[in-house]
Amino acid sequence: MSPAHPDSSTPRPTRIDQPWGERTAYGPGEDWPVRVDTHLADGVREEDVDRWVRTASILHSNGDAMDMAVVDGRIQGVRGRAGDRVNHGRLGVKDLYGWQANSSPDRLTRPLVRENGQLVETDWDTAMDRVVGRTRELLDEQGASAIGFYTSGQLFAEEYYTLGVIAHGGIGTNHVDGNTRLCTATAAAALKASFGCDGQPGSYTDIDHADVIALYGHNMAETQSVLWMRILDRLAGPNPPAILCVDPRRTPVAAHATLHLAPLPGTNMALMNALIHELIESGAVDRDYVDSHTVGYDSLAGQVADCTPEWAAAICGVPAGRIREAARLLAGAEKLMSTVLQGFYQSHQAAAASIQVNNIHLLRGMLGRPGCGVLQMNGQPTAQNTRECGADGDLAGFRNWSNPSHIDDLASVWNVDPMAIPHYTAPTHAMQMMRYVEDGSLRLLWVSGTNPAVSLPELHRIRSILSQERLTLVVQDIFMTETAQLADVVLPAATWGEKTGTFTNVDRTVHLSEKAVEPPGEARADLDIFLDYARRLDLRGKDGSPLVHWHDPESVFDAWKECSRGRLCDYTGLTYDKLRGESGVQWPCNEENPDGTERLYTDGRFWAHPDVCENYGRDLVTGAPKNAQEYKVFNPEGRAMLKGAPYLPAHERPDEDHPLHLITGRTLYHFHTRTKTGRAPELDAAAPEVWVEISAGDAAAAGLTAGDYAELSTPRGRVRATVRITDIRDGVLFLPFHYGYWDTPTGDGPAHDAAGRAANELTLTDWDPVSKQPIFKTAAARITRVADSATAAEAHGPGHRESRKEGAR
Ligand SMILES: Nc1nc2c(c(=O)[nH]1)N[C@H]1C(S)=C(S)[C@@H](COP(=O)(O)OP(=O)(O)OC[C@H]3O[C@@H](n4cnc5c(=O)[nH]c(N)nc54)[C@H](O)[C@@H]3O)O[C@H]1N2
Ligand SMILES: Nc1nc2c(c(=O)[nH]1)N[C@H]1C(S)=C(S)[C@@H](COP(=O)(O)OP(=O)(O)OC[C@H]3O[C@@H](n4cnc5c(=O)[nH]c(N)nc54)[C@H](O)[C@@H]3O)O[C@H]1N2
Ligand SMILES: [Mo]
Repeated sequence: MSPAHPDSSTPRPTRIDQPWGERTAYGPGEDWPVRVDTHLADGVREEDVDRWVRTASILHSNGDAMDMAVVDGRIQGVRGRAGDRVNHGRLGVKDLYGWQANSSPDRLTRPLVRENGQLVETDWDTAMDRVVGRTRELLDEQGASAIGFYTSGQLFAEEYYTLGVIAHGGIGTNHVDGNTRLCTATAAAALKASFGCDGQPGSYTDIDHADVIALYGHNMAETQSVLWMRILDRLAGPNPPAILCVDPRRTPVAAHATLHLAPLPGTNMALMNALIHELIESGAVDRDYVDSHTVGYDSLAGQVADCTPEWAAAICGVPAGRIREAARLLAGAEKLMSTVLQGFYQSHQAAAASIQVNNIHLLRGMLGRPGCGVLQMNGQPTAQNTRECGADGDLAGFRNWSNPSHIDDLASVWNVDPMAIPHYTAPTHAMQMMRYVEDGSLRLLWVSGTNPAVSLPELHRIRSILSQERLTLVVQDIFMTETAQLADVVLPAATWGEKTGTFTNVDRTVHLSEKAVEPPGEARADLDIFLDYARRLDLRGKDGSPLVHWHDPESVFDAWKECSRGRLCDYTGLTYDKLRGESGVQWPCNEENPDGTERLYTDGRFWAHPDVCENYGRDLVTGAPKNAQEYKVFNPEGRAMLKGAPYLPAHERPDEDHPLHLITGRTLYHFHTRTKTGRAPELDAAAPEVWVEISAGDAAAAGLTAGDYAELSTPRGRVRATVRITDIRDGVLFLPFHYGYWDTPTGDGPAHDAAGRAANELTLTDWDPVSKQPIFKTAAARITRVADSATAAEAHGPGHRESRKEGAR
């Protein structure tokens, strides 16, 4: 990723070439200057715009506020909102160009049902009757556990809340999860483990104050590019912060770092234990803070006692001196800010390693003050809402499934019997749901806003699970995805810009996104589809009144506010009108905090008392849940919790057959399975085909040169990709996971026995014991040359498009 440097003879650079735009430098404690980014369709001028409609970005979790330009009933561009606390007007490249996908000619516009093996168009009544009929049959024959819901981190809070009430309170199934399991399950697990409850302690404004910023497994420059602009602007100003980057690749973050540590994939825990060892040895621990606000210090100190930098160096492949340097940076920080993302969450020992970042902040007493934030980042735009509204393996309002008084409380909010809400065991996680489908106990799976046939690990297995005859697969999407092609019923959804709702970003800022244009054809808002389902099933509360007693986004929002009352994520002080103000607002927002809350835990008091905490924790090695009694003994007063764990080697490590580490991840220009960004011409052209990153040394050893066409293989499958030689550390391959099959000749997967192009052909069925997040970033692979660069262009593997597809209109 090296943006071109324009000279006077080249045309005006687009933001594709200058993804972070011009610098607006600022110093510590100053306000981040405003810079308004706009992009309008060719030929459209600002004065042509009929209306600007309020929203926030939908292609990552940063929550950049913007307005959509509406011209003749169509979205024709976007403009950042100058007055919003999150972005001060800036937008990233995906947001500047990605909206074009909304009007792509191949949007789903009518429901489809499978007849004699083929998907055929039908009307809504027929499609919904089929779903409702099958639901009733299964409830009668097998009970609620035959039914599962697998949703997204890309719908709105109102939609998740409604789905959660239907599934948990109405149908009574424990099989409800989101693709947030693949995304931020570890963030939630780490926050619960350390602070007792989900919810980010920090704020983006911590960047304005910090003197050291540490990014753990987070390529912020490409994945939260506006947040990165904020850091770049600090780096361009007086007294810039020092940057620590922990990533096996030399990412754009690493290129700007004061110190870049490149551990071998899967070894984060060894590195973290050594850093904590050094902090303790060097006397950098804030004893007052630790003594008055935490529990668990002695056990953590014992855990890391032998974890010297020399010990970690041998495991991580990072020189001991560099580990010491990093520890000195952390020990010397006066205002330390940290972010954590997929390089930790999707790697081996995900939760255990992410928790160590919280530990560093607790040990150093750096929490709840300007500049001292920890952000266990989210990825998807609305992942926070999936978690707080209870549309994943959590219960609404961060309630604890194993605390009977929380269940009673939720039952009274929902007007149902407590026994109607499943809480006999931990909620079923997505990978376990797939296992139940494989076994045949789960017979109806309703997938909304996610594309598991590309995004789950070990795709050969996932395709076979989702194509089972005995499974009724309902897919609610906006395009005919690889997953939709396997469905029995396809429900066409309206999306961002075509429906109204709220969503919450990483630093708890809530934004309202309003309907700007009509959805195409008969597509319906996800909320309307869920409401229709509840109505047709005639779900009722215990007094016989309708369980789902709301009818539009604002009435759901009111119901959700009541459910959040008195919880950490208290929304009761918010209204749609308030969200139409200058800026988004951070929860908790209630009577006490009418303008929202910048930072949590400013008084060193946590949401961790045994009566209020969201869970009782899990063993960091085995994942075994702790019970209430164990928790009360460990943490009777509800302090923050220091928790350690030993480093353990990854389950799959390189060997003779598969000598290289394989990691997967993202590029700046694409979002996930490219259903939107692959249909935006500028973004598609910026990264049209799959590639693999390899170091010069490893390439030479494998006989590869840049541009060659290579095959990667693991025991699960094979993928072909074009070789890029980069500064990735030796011993590691990186493959972007964006490229599936919808725009290849085969459509839904590789032809029989052929190599594919989706990274998840290669990944393994394995997950973190604590968070249950799949491990997408630790595997072993082999790479071989298939063709040289000259013949690669002609090679017709499944990864090479036969023709350029039709672009967005
Ligand atoms: N452009 C773009 N932006 C996005 C998205 C997108 O698809 N495209 N998706 C959004 C979503 S849902 C998410 S979850 C976020 C994800 O955002 P990030 O987590 O920043 O993105 P990734 O590329 O998945 O992984 C980050 C880094 O982890 C490193 N890594 C891999 N293995 C290890 C390891 O074992 N240890 C360490 N320390 N590092 C490792 C990789 O080299 C990579 O640079 O991005 C969000 N923003
Ligand atoms: N190998 C590997 N695999 C990974 C990852 C990795 O780093 N490496 N990252 C993981 C992570 S962090 C994530 S978040 C997942 C993402 O994985 P997915 O969720 O499968 O990816 P998306 O392409 O975002 O799928 C979202 C789907 O929702 C549809 N959609 C968009 N808007 C709407 C709407 O308003 N309503 C409805 N009903 N549908 C809509 C889109 O068309 C698309 O099909 O992938 C995970 N998988
Ligand atoms: Mo994600």
